[in-house]
Amino acid sequence: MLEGCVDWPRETADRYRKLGLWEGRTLGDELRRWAVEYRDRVALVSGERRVTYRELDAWVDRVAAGLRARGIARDDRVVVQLPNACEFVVLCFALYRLGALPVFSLPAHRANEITYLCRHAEAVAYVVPDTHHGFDYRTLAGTVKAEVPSVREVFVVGDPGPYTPFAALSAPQDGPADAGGPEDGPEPHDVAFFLLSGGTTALPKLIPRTHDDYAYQTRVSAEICGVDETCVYLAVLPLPFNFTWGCPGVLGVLGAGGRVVLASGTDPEECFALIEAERVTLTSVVPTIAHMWLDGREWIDRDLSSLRTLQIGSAKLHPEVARRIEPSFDCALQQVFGMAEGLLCMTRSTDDPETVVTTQGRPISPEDELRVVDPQGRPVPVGETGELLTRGPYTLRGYYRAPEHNATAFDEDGFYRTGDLVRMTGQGGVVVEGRVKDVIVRGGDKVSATEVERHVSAHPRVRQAAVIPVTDPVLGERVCACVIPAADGAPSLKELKTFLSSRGVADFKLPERLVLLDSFPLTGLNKVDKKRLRADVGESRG
Ligand code: J2J
Repeated sequence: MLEGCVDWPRETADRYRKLGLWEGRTLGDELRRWAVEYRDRVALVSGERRVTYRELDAWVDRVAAGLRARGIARDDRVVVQLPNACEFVVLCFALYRLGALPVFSLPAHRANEITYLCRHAEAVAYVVPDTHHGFDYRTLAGTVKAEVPSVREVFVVGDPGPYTPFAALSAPQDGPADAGGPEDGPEPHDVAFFLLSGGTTALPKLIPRTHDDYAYQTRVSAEICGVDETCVYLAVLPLPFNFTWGCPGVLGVLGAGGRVVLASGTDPEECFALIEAERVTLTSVVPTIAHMWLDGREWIDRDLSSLRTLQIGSAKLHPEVARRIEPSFDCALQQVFGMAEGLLCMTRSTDDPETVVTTQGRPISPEDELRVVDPQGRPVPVGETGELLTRGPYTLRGYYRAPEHNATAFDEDGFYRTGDLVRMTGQGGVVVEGRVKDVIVRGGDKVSATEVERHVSAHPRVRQAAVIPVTDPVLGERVCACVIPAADGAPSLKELKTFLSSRGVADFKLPERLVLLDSFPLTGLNKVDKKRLRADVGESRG
């Protein structure tokens, strides 16, 4: 396995193979099979563009050859920061075929995140759009290239500026135009790509996902969702989100011969129009979008009768909201509790309505192992709340190049400590009750409190900072910075935001509330007592 990654123990891997969970095919080969089977069916729709399976397969081969001609080779890391467009899908499959490794970043990431990712992964290339939502990614690429010498190439979808146009990759290449024979391609057990952790640490962690494990996750989740060639999936959330890419998402739907429609945003007017026009049957959103869509249902007159299932996950869906979904959309609700690290839980179409509304589902694989433990690591009885630990056939055994963090993020049996507080129901369902990890879930976005604290503390007029979530009716939670100011006075919220932006911090991480304090409550171990801080700040709001 790739240097810096942690493999499953050999006997465990053998068992997953023997059970037929890991089928021994790479994601690049999978697309080849789908193209043979589904041929002229439409695979991808984006705006006016419609791409069949055969066209997609051929486009991927051309781009793989183009990347290869520019020296992108097996095990090379490539940071991908593209919006929802066909190029995202094509590029990822081209890299999968070469055995080069996409590192998924979000369009909202800025210099702070991208330079870190490129440096940590020693990326050789970075792929961006020209502009998106008014932001020029070529300028960001300039910063990244200046700061991270390993980044040799920048590919741009659209107007390339000083960089290489993505379109040039699919032009006929000089020399042999093969995309790499099976002899030098990746193995099914190899790492295929990296997902970003929702992270608790000051810097995001990279999650290696193998061809075998990801193919398994997408296949099983597609089966559970009843995905077949009549499925039309609307990709509303960003493609680099595990939920959208593989739960069953893009990969699961392509694997079944369905059609994937790419939305450019989450706005109900655009999405409802697409659902009507493309006869969308399945889509996945976070609770905040579900709220927006429930409201939109009142005034947007579109025919959504094709919709069979609405998947909701990534943050807690409260039962009161959950109960409104089926009557309002006349389709099934599916709750999804997942994590980029692996474990995926889903409610099933055969579950009784109360289970669908009140639980976050159950694991998708019989080989998923779940433990719910107290703070001392002892198992708690069914029905009681504790921290969820898990391991299984598609759950990582270690973050990339993070031995120190891995030593505490996993227990001695290889179980991943999710940081989520859950309760198991008698039927094996999981109910998410809270979390022990220091993360703020804003909409579906995960913000590491430690990371934001690091930046806020760097402000010259901040003596000490503690970042906490505050409850919000729209987003569930928002980022709140609690600050003990320096002697010469505190920054305003606006100044703080400007300061963080100037450090290249992504917008969704910026504090939306500032609370000034003389001191922080401390725990017995002299750490900031965030529980009390949250309670105090919550009260001070009135
Ligand atoms: C409460 N908290 C949830 C839920 C995730 C599918 C769906 C979501 C993600 C995802 C994903 C939750 N109720 N239904 O990767 O494949 C919180 C938990 C979890 C963290 C993981 C997928 N669903 N969460 O959200 O890696 O705290 O993945 O540990 O971004 O989101 O975040 P992330």
